[in-house]
Amino acid sequence: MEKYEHKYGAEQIQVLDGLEHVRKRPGMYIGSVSARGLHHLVYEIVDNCVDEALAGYCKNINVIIEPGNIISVEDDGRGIPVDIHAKTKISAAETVYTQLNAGGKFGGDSGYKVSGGLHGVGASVVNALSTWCEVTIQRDGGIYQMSFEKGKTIKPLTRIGDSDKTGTKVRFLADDTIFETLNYEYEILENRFREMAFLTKGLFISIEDKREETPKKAEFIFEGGLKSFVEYLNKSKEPINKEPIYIEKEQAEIPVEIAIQYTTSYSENIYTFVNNINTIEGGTHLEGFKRALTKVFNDYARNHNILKEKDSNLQGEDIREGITAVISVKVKEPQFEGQTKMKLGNSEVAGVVQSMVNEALSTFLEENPSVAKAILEKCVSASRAREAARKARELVRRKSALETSTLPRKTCRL
Ligand code: 28F
Repeated sequence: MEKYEHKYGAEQIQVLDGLEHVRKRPGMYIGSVSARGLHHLVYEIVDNCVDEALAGYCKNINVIIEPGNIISVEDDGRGIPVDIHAKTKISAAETVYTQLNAGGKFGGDSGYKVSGGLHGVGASVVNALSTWCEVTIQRDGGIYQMSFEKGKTIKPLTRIGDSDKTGTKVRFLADDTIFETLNYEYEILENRFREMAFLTKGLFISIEDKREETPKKAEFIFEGGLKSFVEYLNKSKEPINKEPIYIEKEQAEIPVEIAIQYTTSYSENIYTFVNNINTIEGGTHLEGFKRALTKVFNDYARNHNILKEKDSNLQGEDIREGITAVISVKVKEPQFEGQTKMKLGNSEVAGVVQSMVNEALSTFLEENPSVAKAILEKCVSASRAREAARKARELVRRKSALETSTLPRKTCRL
């Protein structure tokens, strides 16, 4: 008993408890232990690079799937701090990899962590769920390295050489006693990193699969951000506004980025993100966007006599026909709701998005009357089509109601 207390102080016991719990209940931290959860490990590590990019220090991220399903992620940021905490005698880097929620705690106080969200648990969870994990840091003129097995420190942070560069590199092998499969799907990672590159303009991300004889590779960097994203989504469609309508603004400490491009198609494609997470169920950011869109186009149509006094307002769905839009907001304390916890609940976001879209979109329409005319002609035709479909449906219903009412008569006669 006494020996035990000497070996482990209260803090270390806390550490072990935390990571043990991650291994016992992995689903609580990464959603599942299926292929989906496995891919999530990679996102957690890359999220840390993206945070460093959002802080303004990292320009390049390189991801490699090595033979044996080992993942390697490297960034050229400042490197995780290597200084040793006077009291715990543990380096900041080791703390990040062994303390559950270390990232979250730092984020709460300093606003450091911005990306990630659904689980947002970070490096320590990846470490706990890996057979082994090795971290190499270049910083303060040195190369430092530490390694772990199943979350436990095997080699504490050690200086192994000199370097005038900075950055962080992580290699890990996910634990096959925890995950159903260790087989990463290259396309899933490629698609996610393309999306991440669209969401962080100017950030270079490469992905390489070295498991096969002929390696696969992709490189992404988009100077246009979400503007490039909607152009990519519309690449096989015919645009109405060649240059996407673009909004990049911050209000009430909520950064918002939006791009909109109408096409001649009839579909509605609106993608929404909160802290780089795809909110597939929408939420307050989408509500604010839709409200502004409906109001601005109706106001414009009234003011320019496209809608006459007797005409009723265009409906939201008419105005969204043919739209492709991407909405990305950054929220400090996001509340996720809904069936899949993929719906933004923060009410303050609706007003922020609404007022920004109101202003930017009405200005755009006034400055681009020919585009405004083309979009509104489409809205009006969508509205007429909707009315015609409703009338046709009613006619069919009335007819079948009549036929139904004659049925009893026939039955009686039989
Ligand atoms: C391949 C994975 O994890 N990159 C990271 C940094 C940089 C800092 C940091 C990370 C803040 C206070 C701990 C550096 N200098 N790539 C990565 N790059 N974490 S993770 O700090 C994290 C906490 O101590 C960093 C100054 N501030 C922050």
